[in-house]
Amino acid sequence: MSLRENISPSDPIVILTGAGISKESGLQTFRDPDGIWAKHKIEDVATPQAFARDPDAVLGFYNVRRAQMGDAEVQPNAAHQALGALEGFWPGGVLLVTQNIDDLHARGGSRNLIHMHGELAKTRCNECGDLVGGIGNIETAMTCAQCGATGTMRPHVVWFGEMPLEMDRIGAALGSCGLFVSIGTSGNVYPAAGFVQEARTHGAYTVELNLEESLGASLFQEGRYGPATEIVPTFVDELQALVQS
Ligand code: BJW
Repeated sequence: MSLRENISPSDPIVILTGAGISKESGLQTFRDPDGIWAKHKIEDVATPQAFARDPDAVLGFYNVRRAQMGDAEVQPNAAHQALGALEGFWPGGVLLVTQNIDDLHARGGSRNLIHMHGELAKTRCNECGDLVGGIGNIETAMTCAQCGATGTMRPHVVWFGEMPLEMDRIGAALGSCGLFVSIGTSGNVYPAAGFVQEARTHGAYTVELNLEESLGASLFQEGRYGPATEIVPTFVDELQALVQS
């Protein structure tokens, strides 16, 4: 089966991305041997229970990552930029759903973008939900400007056991897309890991682009493997050739 035989330029595209697409921009993945979960226990830093038990430890973990994201050398790479360009030329429309909390897709030109696991550069009040932007440290002593609560400010990220964002919009797009592409994600975390089955059930052609076969690789009709900065621009070039043919 090939891309050309299975999709047409009028088909809507849904793209799911994970930490692998930002690896070559200098940000760590989670489950690779040098990844974040090799150094931190999930239950200590990425659950609502951890924040309730030891907010300073959780905020410390995210403050370091907020500072890293602001590093001058962390820039969108060729894969982010290729996806930004795709949105500009694909007639059927492109929805980019990222599990990543960095801002590299927006800086790479993507506009129709859902951050299903939140955004590191935003701070949220755990009490009233008020959202504020800015990448400085979050401290337990902070007071929410909206509701006045103290000690409730947290990163605007989705921890294990919390509901990912904009699931209704994502579900509708998966139900009507002609092409579903998963890039740089290991397929360990649900509900994102189930999107391929959802899209395929509704008739979409499904493609995995990753460094190596993910946990769910056999669920995709096509797989291409290598560094994102190489395989994503090539894939996007093929889509552009389809539009021009
Ligand atoms: C490259 C590359 C290069 C490297 N080029 N590629 C039992 C069964 C099923 C589900 C559950 C279960 N028990 C609990 C659950 C639910 C739970 C879950 O999935 N747990 C699993 C561990 C089993 N999920 C949840 O709790 C979620 N909420 C939820 O389910 O709510 C209920 C609900 C149900 C149904 C519908 C709706 C709602 C919430 C999950 C929140 C995840 N949060 C995190 C942290 C966010 C904040 C932070 O960053 O700190 O999100 S965890 C972490 O994993 C992060 C990521 O977004 C997520 C996915 O990781 P990702 O992106 O795949 O990274 P890696 O490292 O795993 O993979 C990188 C890949 O890139 C690898 O394959 C590399 O090879 C590749 N790569 N370099 C291309 N250069």
